[in-house]
Amino acid sequence: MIFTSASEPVKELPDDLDVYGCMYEYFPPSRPDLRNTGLPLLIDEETAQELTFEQSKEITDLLSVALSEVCGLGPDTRASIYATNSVYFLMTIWATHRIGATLSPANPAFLAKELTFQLEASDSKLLFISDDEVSRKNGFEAAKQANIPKDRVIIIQEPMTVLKYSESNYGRIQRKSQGAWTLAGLIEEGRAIVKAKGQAILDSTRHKLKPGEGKTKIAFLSFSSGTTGLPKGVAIQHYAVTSNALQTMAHNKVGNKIGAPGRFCPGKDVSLGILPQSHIFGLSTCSHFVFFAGIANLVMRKFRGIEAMIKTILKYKISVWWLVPPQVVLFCKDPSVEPYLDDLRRFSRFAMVGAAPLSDDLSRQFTKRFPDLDWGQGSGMTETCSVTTMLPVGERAVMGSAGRLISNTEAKVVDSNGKELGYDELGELWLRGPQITLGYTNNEQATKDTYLPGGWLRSGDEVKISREGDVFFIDRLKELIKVKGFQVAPAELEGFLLDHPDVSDCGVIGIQDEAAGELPFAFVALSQDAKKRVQEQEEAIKSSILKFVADNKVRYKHLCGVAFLDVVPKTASGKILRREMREMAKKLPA
Ligand code: 4UU
Repeated sequence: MIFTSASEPVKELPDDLDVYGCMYEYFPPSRPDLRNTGLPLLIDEETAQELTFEQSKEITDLLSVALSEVCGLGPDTRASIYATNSVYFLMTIWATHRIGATLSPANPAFLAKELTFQLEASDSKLLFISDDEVSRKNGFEAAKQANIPKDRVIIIQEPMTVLKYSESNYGRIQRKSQGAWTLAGLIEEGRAIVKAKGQAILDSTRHKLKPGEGKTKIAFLSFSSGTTGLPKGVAIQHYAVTSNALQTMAHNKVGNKIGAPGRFCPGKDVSLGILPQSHIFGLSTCSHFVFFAGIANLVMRKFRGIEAMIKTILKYKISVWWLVPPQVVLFCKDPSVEPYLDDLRRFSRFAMVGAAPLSDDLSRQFTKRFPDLDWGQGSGMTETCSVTTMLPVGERAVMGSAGRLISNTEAKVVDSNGKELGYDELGELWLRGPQITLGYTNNEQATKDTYLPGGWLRSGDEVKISREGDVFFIDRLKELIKVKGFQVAPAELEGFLLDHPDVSDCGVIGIQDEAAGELPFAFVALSQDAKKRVQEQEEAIKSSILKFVADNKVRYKHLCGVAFLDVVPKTASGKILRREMREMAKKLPA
């Protein structure tokens, strides 16, 4: 059977709308209008700067003029961003889209080699980086490897001068640094160009989509390993992003008046912007959806611990929380939370948790901590840009459920022979809706295996769906490991470990961990030489393998342990039998 959404569908999903247009130009009657209200759209935690709709649009427009006129970024070119959260990250997105270019977000904690892989795979011609020592070092190194010249690197330097926004500041800001542009410098270049050429240059740099173009033009290239193999660029078309924002509005019955009460209170609520803007969960919810719901986003640069986050929540009266399960663990178990509980209960109105499974035990504890909070799980994928299920308005979350299908979304549960199953039967989740993306770039086979005829997307998740429509995530059929909500592709670590001299073969699986959700663990078959040494040097060999990964991969990909075996269990066709390894892991000494 096909499961359909019980939420009111969105009637009009424009196919000539890009993400910039959706942000700044598209005002359907259902959208609370923040124009000319003086209300903040973006708030920067670190500087306490607030930007209204008009201020953020003006900066975005000037930046896009400079990207086009100074950096030669145009329709159909691609840029990457390797940066921690900031209000400028978001304006960089919209400036890129304004001129018809595509943006590929990379994890800001990546090491240089991981970034190089993404720059090359996305064919990026320009790179935005954060303004700190490590980002500069890795960013410049990766840009060099990927043949991006220094003056096509843009350092997201965001001095007060830009925000203060007066002509007399031109000339005082640093325009270039280490041969790269500063973002502030480019914005000022944009201002000078607009001053010289007037409205004409603003008009000519704006790439307006033709009817239907939203369905093919790529807004983002976000990386995901899908059901198997290495990370691949997911081609996310504008229509997927804009539709998903409108679908989420409909599912949440967003009211169209400033101050209207409801799940979200437009003009009044403040959203927590702690999720990484580079990951699809943060990119969709607090970086786009909230602006259509008429609420401001408080952008937090980094997660600096639960107490720091709570202080920010209280300082800015943040009422809408987007969280990953490890943060729920901290809310429930960290002793520093207790003294703030009463205040937190007073401010919080809504929370959504997603990106990885949340145990029933934690769900219960979280409800106990926040008994009046309207909260539940949501789920999504990079390939379904992004939300597919979410707790409906006016309902209490059903224990263990990831919510119900959002507006305009359909699902099937399918067994291993492709047979459609019914209520409460366990099988693979297939999804269909306007938010389904186009496929993996440069990988026809993976696209064919995942994006099926009829518009269905294979999720690789094992679920069941109840009569009431609640979707329960039971297990993962795909190879993916999720550490703190981030993707770790076993194939990436397996391929990498083969370069270690002591490893002749290996298999990587995820091991349950309360704080992180899962952690990668490697089973290794040793090389002939290592086999001879293993009796005396077991610990040394293990440490050397752990260090090999730690030195070359971002922290969340680090192995939590290594065990040796004679032969990695595989099918006749050579596919690694991960379930067998998971059983083996259960028997290992703690
Ligand atoms: C069990 O994690 C994401 C997107 C998460 C998201 C997005 C919008 C959550 C809520 C929302 O509103 O994307 P990826 O591509 O990194 O990982 C996708 C995979 C899924 O296939 C599933 O295995 O992450 C897992 N996942 C979940 N698992 C995502 N959400 C959940 C969940 N429970 N609630």
